[in-house]
Amino acid sequence: MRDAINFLCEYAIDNGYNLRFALEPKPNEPRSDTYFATIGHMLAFIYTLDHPEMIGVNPEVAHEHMSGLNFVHGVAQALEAGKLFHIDLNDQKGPRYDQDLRFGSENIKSMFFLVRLLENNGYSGPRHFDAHAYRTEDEQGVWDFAAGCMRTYNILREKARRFDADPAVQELLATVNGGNSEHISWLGEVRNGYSKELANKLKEADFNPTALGQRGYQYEKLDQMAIEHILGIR
Ligand SMILES: [Mn+2]
Repeated sequence: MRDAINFLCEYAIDNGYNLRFALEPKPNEPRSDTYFATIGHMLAFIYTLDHPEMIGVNPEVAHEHMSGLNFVHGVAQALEAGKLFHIDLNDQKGPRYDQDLRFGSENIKSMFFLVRLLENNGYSGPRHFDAHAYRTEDEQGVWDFAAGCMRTYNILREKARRFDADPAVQELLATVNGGNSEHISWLGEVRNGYSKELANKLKEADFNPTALGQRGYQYEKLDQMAIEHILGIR
């Protein structure tokens, strides 16, 4: 696989083609195993290539669910790495085989957070629906299916916008991301890099597990707010 992709990249460069390639992970099917099962496997592989800058990922909702993984987290990691070149949107019920269902027709909460992630983090690549209508549809049914994929994406985009604009949500997020101001300032220092002084300061710090453990994080309340936005109550 590495030799083939290295060769392909050189071919594109040699011919002056301004191309990038997006690799699509999938854990199994048609046979029981594939080599690059998940977004994480692909990301690790990409950095072993001769031209990693030309290669990214094309994650698919159904494929990551077949591995039993959190698709939104995988896509976030690809985005953060600058490797989300393309995305295959569809839906999936459980881990059984690749279902390619209409986008947003099954995992509505997960798809809400997916759309919010894409829209809030500057994803500008294709929003591609790798999905298939039920085989029982006639031609009009297939067009209904295609419109449904796009309509649900747009609805979730609007829901995500309203969720982020909700003052109660913003207040909760500020609380969740708040906490001990001294600890938060240390996190900022850690982000700036290692130093012996900082390591010693952290070793000498007095963390009080009992007091820290008493803090409620209000994730239940926040999650319920997301559900209420999705259900159209807020
Ligand atoms: Mn696909």
